[in-house]
Amino acid sequence: MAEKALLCVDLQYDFYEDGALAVPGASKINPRINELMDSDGYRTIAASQDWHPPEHMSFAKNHDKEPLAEYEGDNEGIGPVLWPEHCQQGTRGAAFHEDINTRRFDMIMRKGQKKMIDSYSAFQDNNGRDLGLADYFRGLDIEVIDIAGLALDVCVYYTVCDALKYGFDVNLIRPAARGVNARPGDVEEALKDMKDRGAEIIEDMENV
Ligand code: VGL
Ligand code: ZN
Repeated sequence: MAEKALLCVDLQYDFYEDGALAVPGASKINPRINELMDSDGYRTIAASQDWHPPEHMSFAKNHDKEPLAEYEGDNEGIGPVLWPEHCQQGTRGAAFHEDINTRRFDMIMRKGQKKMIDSYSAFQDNNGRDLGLADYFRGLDIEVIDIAGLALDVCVYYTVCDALKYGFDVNLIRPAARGVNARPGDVEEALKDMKDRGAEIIEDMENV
């Protein structure tokens, strides 16, 4: 049997309903995430954690702009849009949601710490620099990665695309993921693109 991993993306307060970058219906995924973690099908469970310094250049405020404004500079590591201040290191907004059974996390990948470079994917920063997660999985002979979390049309999407690029088989666990949908249709577009790239979209928890 191929070794399997679970990767939980950015289950942090700022992405939940009352957070700075709220994802509608986010808390509905918590029981699904815990259910996945309670299964004994995973060799390892990894989690990513968005972890920005206050001066991070993904924040609209640091450009004197409004959240969701387009980034107009030429730094490939930032954009295409600017975000509200979120997931600042050590704040409650950056903490994992208390309903998530974080005791099951074997490893936590913190990302987005460098002021000038954002990191939507848990595998690479937005300049394409490897963060070490693929080698972590390879070291454990992982071939299949189940991916879930927030936000489906941002960090989950980029994480799925990179997992495929690194050669893993990828299942996106749809009932355990939610999107921002900043522009209507973003979630549908992300799902279609992940599927076109070769990810399997698992619609039903019974088929995980
Ligand atoms: C995310 C926008 C900015 C995410 C992180 O976790 O989806 N989105 N930083
Ligand atoms: Zn962020």
